[in-house]
Amino acid sequence: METGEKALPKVAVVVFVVKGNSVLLGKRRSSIGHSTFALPGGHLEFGESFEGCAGREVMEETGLEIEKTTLLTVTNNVFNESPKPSHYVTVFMRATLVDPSQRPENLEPEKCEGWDWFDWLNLPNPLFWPLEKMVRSGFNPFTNDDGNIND
Ligand code: 8DG
Ligand code: MG
Repeated sequence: METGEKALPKVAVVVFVVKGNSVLLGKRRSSIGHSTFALPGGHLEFGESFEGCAGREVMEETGLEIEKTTLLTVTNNVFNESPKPSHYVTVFMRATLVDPSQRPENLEPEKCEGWDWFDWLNLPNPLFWPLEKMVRSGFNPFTNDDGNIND
């Protein structure tokens, strides 16, 4: 950061890719949340829609093609644990697979140990803390929506 430049919040879009009762999670290798299980996702690019960002990030990180992408919720979190504090407004989306038989690939192995499906009632530990906070508050990606996922 340039001297005198003010740190600003960033916008991230992350995705609950759902299949049956499961969600896709990967163990992070990034400094924020290292070794914790998190959703695929990343930074919103200039001019991008939330849906567009969700599809691009899931494709870049897992190779999976998603559809029926809907907005679930937004969080506002400050990450003090990283080398440099950061602040994210994170947009949580939900999507399904175009082809439910498609398997996730670990396309950014420097950022993630690998992707796998986890039953919502049997999530792995430790979860990335923003996700852990949501789960503890009772948030459920299968029901927090307009109810049309099985259309
Ligand atoms: P990019 O440069 O490829 O666009 O980004 P990235 O390297 O893939 O970013 P990221 O760290 O995976 O995601 C951006 C931020 O989103 C992350 O630092 C904090 C916030 N975030 C949450 N919850 C989650 C989550 O469950 N998964 C991911 N990936 N990010 C999350 O608040
Ligand atoms: Mg990411």
